Amino acid sequence: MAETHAADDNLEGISDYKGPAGGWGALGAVARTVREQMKASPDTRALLQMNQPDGFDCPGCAWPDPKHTSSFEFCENGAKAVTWEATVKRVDPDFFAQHSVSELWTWSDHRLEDAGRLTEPLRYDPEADHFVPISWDEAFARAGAVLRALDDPHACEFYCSGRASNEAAFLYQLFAREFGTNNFPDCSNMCHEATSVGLPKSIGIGKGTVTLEDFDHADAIFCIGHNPGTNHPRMLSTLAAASKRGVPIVVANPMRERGLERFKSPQHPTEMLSTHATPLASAYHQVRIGGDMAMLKGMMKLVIAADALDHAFIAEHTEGIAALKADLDATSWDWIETESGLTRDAIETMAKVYIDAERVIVCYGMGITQHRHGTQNVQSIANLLLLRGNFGKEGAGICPLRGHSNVQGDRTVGITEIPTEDMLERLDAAYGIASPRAHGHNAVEALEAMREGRSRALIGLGGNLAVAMPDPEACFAAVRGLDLSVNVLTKFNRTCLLTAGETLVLPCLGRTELDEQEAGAQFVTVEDSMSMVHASRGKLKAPGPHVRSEPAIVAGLAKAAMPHTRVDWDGLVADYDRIREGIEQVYPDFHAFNRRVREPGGFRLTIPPSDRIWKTPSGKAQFIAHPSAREDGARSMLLTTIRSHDQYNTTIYSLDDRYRGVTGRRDVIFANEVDLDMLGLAHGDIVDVTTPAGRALKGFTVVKHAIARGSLAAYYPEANCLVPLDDYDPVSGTPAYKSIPVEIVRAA
Ligand SMILES: Nc1nc2c(c(=O)[nH]1)N[C@H]1C(S)=C(S)[C@@H](COP(=O)(O)OP(=O)(O)OC[C@H]3O[C@@H](n4cnc5c(=O)[nH]c(N)nc54)[C@H](O)[C@@H]3O)O[C@H]1N2
Ligand SMILES: Nc1nc2c(c(=O)[nH]1)N[C@H]1C(S)=C(S)[C@@H](COP(=O)(O)OP(=O)(O)OC[C@H]3O[C@@H](n4cnc5c(=O)[nH]c(N)nc54)[C@H](O)[C@@H]3O)O[C@H]1N2
Ligand SMILES: [Mo]
Repeated sequence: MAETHAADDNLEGISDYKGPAGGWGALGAVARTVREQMKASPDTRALLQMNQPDGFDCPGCAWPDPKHTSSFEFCENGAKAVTWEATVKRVDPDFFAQHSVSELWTWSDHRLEDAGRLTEPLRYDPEADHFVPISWDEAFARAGAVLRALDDPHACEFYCSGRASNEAAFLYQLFAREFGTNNFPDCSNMCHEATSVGLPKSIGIGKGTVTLEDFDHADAIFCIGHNPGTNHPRMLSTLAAASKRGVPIVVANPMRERGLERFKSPQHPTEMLSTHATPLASAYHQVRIGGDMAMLKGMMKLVIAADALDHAFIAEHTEGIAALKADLDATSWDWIETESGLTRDAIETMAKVYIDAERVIVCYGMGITQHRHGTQNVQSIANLLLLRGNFGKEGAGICPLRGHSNVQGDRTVGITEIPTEDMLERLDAAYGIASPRAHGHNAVEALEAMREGRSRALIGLGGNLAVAMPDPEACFAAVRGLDLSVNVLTKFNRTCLLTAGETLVLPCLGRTELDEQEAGAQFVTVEDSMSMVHASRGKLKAPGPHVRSEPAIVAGLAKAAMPHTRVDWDGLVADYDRIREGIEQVYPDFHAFNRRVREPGGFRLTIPPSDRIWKTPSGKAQFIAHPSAREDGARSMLLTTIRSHDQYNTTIYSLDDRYRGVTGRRDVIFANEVDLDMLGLAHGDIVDVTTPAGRALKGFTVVKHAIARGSLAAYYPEANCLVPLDDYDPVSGTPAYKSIPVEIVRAA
């Protein structure tokens, strides 16, 4: 038996969280973040303008608002995102005079960003080892000089965070394409790329097909591999409403997540004052990490065995059912049970809910996409839905939970390394440029090119690329080897510390802030997870007089890089309506953009599957069979990486993870109690986690958690050192962040 006495000392900050999601804990957390970040700033009123018809779009997540006109729709984590941006703290020139880059390197990611908002353009002075303030003119001139000196435009990488507005992203892609490259590594490559490339093959479009209203009509909802209590908290109100209607909500997730179990709405006074919380999941299946495709195949086998197919739909609208059936016939229950970690009985109960429901929505997140077979997972969900015609009818469809608040919109307006000829022709016609036709780099390819010295420059429109990607050591070296690194940011982060030949940090306005240009106050637009495009108007004062908008910074860089540009950059920045006119010219779906986006709630882009129109080569939706391979041979433990409740991607708001009972630390590995016993480990032991290739995460504390057998979990980005850069879904390029084969042993 493992000893337990020594372990107790290591368990500080570890407890069992008994409350619901939301509730008083959420209100307390909002009060705390307001106090810490905003002091007594009058701008706490910002919180009241979030997601208002006339306010700004919450930078937290991409979950839509009820027609974007609700009276008070904000959540704890939205409040954290806003207060983090609207903080009164500043990193001004004095700050950088005090702290050298070598010193800042020793700071934690939390401390680096918590130091405050950037206020002036900075360049790294290697002699002094400090960042020093420079003028905008000098910043643009320095970036432009390196960019003009590149012998090949493909040697520059244009990274885009999903936080960027449609207007900023559209200008950014115009810049890159006039410059001569389609290199657009973007955060979607680490995120929902499996959706973007997988769904078009299945249903003809790489986006979700449901609207928020569909949730009012669904007969059953499946939530696979996402954690809405933390990452899409406003979704809990939608799920709670469905639960109150008696709609079954079936969850498949290796970890028990409180935000999928029960919810007390902080906006519901009577609920807050009672002991009652709304139960969410009607059934919770702790699928093994990476076992989703097996589970989905089990369900599909049962749907077919029960002859519960929508034969008319399949005949009229689909192709490929025979191959799918053949594959399912060849798939054994033994394989399904081993891979999924679920019993046949459990999968039968899931299939029963699915079959009994006339209208089904399947929601999914990173638990589905960030795997070696992420695209196959996504297509398997589409297969399941197609079997019963769950597309193009009210209350049914597929619902990928997008990450960043505008990651979907950035893609829509051209941030893609694989543009269509159609789009490039329209772009060229609109601006008189000659866009390159060769495909560019996605995130993994960009890092590879940088490592090998083929790429010499990196521009980051937001993001913390080197920390967000797998294998920090390789990524850090890759950025340090560049001639130029430009970071357009609201806050300083570790990627800025990876100094290259020339390193620039350019401070930009956030979503909450007033953006004044020549034609007056500007607004920007974003597209949510459900393809609704709407306006976002910042109201707060900029953090300093030298901070510029993202469109203005992109335009400044473009002019400096291309003295003979054909584009009237100043004209576009003077009035964002002109940028929107350009978007409309290149993307006809945005017709009458400037008028329609001014209507309350904005408008929805066309989603053909909603009308049972399939933009696939044959005009039919496709069943796509994937063979049931045994991926990991003799299966080792698999480790998944997750977000805590107090983090936004690589931004760490605090070291707490309330719903998982973790306070003040992040150095933990979540494990199943039975596995711990079998491995001779105890709750609280200090462990090392290693991969077959020799990667290691050392000295973490293992804690018992309600997680599936054979599964471990750790926080991202701490565990990114375990993921190799070349371990990704070969179809989408999405890193396999969520299924890392590991061994876990007590630390020596
Ligand atoms: N507050 C906050 N909001 C955010 C973000 C944030 O960091 N903080 N990030 C934004 C971004 S960019 C994104 S992409 C989204 C991410 O939103 P999510 O997709 O919810 O993100 P994750 O925390 O990565 O974890 C997903 C869930 O997948 C489960 N999981 C892990 N492996 C598997 C598996 O193999 N199968 C199944 N079925 N489940 C698995 C985990 O237990 C976890 O509950 O959120 C967005 N919203
Ligand atoms: N192991 C593991 N790794 C992962 C994941 C995982 O689940 N597991 N998830 C992946 C996913 S889904 C994603 S999307 C990536 C994202 O990872 P990140 O690159 O970290 O994402 P961001 O939130 O875009 O970037 C944070 C930075 O954006 C800057 N910022 C904030 N607001 C603004 C703004 O308005 N404008 C500008 N210009 N900058 C701003 C801040 O300075 C901040 O430092 O991480 C990926 N990495
Ligand atoms: Mo993401």
